[in-house]
Amino acid sequence: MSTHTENVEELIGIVRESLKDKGFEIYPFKVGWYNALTSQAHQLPYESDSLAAVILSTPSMFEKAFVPFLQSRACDGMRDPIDECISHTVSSSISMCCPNQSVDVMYDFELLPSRRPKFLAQTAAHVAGAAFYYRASDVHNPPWGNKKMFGVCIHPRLGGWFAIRALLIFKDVLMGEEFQPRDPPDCVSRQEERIELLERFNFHWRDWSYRDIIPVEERYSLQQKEYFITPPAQRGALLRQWGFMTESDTDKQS
Ligand code: B12
Repeated sequence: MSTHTENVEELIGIVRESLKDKGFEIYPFKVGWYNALTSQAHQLPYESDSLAAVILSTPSMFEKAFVPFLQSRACDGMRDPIDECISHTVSSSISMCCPNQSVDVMYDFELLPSRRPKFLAQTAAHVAGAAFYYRASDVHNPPWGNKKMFGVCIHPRLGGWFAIRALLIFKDVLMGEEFQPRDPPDCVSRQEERIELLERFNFHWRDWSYRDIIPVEERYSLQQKEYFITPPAQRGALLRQWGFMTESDTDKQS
């Protein structure tokens, strides 16, 4: 089945509206745009024209989705609470908005049996036009010799204050030629700034300064920062201290 761009805008628009209230953004793209950049080992096993969409969490996800999720006591305490909240929110939104579509959903934390991630979140965010993926190869004459430098995506309004959470594949929606890629805004265009960005992300990521490489509209709240600064094994105790979970909920976490 081939779907026209207007219908896709409509389809993505419905999901976008439902996720917006929870602090998420969604950006559509074509599987072929992603597969054209990635190596064989990272290809998405779908038709090139299939519609895909990447979902980002913005700073308000914590207050709009995570806190209500904990309060609703839907959290089973078996998995990472953020991962659980995100899969709960995304899957409910998809089943509510696209009941007649066959949609595969993959999360950033999921691995294939080969131990590779199910999808490369940063490449997806770049090809969808959501956030430019700055890699070492975007710097002329990089000063780091042979050192492996991890790349980082920067969002035009949120800088580094977001995460790339999920990928949707609408298996039956095949896009025509009229659906064209949109370049992500190149908001760190100067070479010295790109060097600074990659150094902050690789050598000082714990101070979070890479997130402020450009002026931003929103940042994580103090409570959200405290949560993410806390090592994962101690987050259950923190949630209990905040009154969100009981002893028995957190005992279930490893
Ligand atoms: C494994 C992993 C790690 C590993 C290894 C990192 C790495 N990049 O390999 C470790 C544990 C070190 C790590 C650390 C961190 N990580 Co990490 N990590 C991941 C994870 C799960 C997979 C990344 C991966 O395996 N990449 C594999 C390599 C091969 O991919 P690649 O280098 O991008 O290569 C591909 C591209 O270059 C592409 N390509 C080729 N040509 C071209 C051309 C263009 C134009 C484009 C766009 C692409 C492209 O093809 C290549 C593959 O064939 C992702 C989530 C996900 N599912 O993607 C998060 C992720 C990359 N991590 C993230 C973060 C924030 C961090 C940390 C700050 C910790 C944290 N969570 O707060 C630290 C910072 C790094 C550091 N200084 O240590 C964020 C980055 C967000 C952003 N703004 O970019 C991600 C996306 C998670 C998320 N949910 O948002 N991480």
